[in-house]
Amino acid sequence: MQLEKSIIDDANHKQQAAHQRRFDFVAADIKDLDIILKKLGNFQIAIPSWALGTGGTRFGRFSGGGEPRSLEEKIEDVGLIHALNKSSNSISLHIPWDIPDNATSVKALAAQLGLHFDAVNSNTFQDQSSQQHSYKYGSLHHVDKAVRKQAVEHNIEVINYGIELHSKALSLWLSDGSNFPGQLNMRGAFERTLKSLQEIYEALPADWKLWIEYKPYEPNFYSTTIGDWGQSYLLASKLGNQAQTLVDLGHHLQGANIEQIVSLLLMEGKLAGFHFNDSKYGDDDLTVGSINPYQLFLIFNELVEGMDARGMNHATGIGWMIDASHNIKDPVEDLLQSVEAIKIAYTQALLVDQQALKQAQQQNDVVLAQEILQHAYRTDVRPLLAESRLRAGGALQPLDVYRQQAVRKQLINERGALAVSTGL
Ligand code: AOS
Ligand code: ZN
Ligand code: ZN
Ligand code: ZN
Repeated sequence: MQLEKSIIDDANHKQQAAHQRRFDFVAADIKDLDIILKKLGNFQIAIPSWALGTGGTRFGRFSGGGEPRSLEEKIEDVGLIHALNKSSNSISLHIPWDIPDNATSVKALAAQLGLHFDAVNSNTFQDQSSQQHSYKYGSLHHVDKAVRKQAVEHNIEVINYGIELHSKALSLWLSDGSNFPGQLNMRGAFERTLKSLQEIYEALPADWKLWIEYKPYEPNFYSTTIGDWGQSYLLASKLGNQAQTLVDLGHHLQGANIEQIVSLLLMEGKLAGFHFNDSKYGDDDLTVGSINPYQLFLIFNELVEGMDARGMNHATGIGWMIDASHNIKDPVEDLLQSVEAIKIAYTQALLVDQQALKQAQQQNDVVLAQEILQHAYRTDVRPLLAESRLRAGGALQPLDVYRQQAVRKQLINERGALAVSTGL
């Protein structure tokens, strides 16, 4: 299904007066209003194909129905999200969950919905029935050369799918690790991973990037071969300019100062981008901004400051993507919430008076520095986001429209109450 533009316009019309009141109130205090609105309009966050269905835990999966049954339907769902929020103009595919049988028609469908293809993701954390060797003891780090070769070839195959779709990055997350002390020679595992990555790196087109994700634990519970940003950074440095470190917010031990990691990776030109989500305990993959929106703001504060210092374009300088899972929410609603939370944090970071902050830092005025940050953080920027959506032809209140139109019910009618999507 697709949402008619007239439905969105009608809904906006009903909310116009209230919106204008709220917008005027916050806009009055903002210096570079038009520049900020323009930046907001340009800022797009990719939707992962696997987030369009309910996620599973190892204990159970509770689908709400009407989930996309094919790659085409996944693209349609992202089209719905984008029609509402005008902030999600790309989809990130996971191979083999999303093999495009016909790249031409898939591209045409995406283009018709105003979408393109973000990074392609490989999968060596599951065994597929068609494969010869098992990844039970790892993939790129495996002690057996034949397994490593199979995993390298899979990644190259994923690059080739991506080339067809005009993706520009291979995003790689390895579950390789060990469950028990003694299971693995850590140095050997790291060296074999580097060698395998070098073979993949060689297959990258010149205008592509290799994004290397890290994660401290899960599914392995003693060691992960790319366990933290330092290990990912080391690999990316050894590989070359096209390799960078991808930060998934949930992939840190509790209390980690993620904004500091982000700031240094950016400084070194090694920040690939993000998998946004939120968490309280581990890789919880909760809705972005649902647990710790202040941390998200602090990350964006480092991003805005660091990207400006390097003369980077906020919208295109690095990869912005959600990586979330939904056990009890409607995935589309969750994604709308996540995109909104990301853009709220971004907008608040744009409001930080960087000059005043630098001055306060220079003078060791700790109180003033905190005031400057929190003044921006405590500004209700939602009317600015709504205004930028309105100008782009989206909905003032995406979630309201989604609910009023009973979109999920329509999807269930179309696809069935038992339709479940591929993913974890
Ligand atoms: C896993 O924890 C990672 O976050 C990956 O990004 C993974 O590939 C993705 O969640 C799809 O399963
Ligand atoms: Zn991730
Ligand atoms: Zn994860
Ligand atoms: Zn995660």
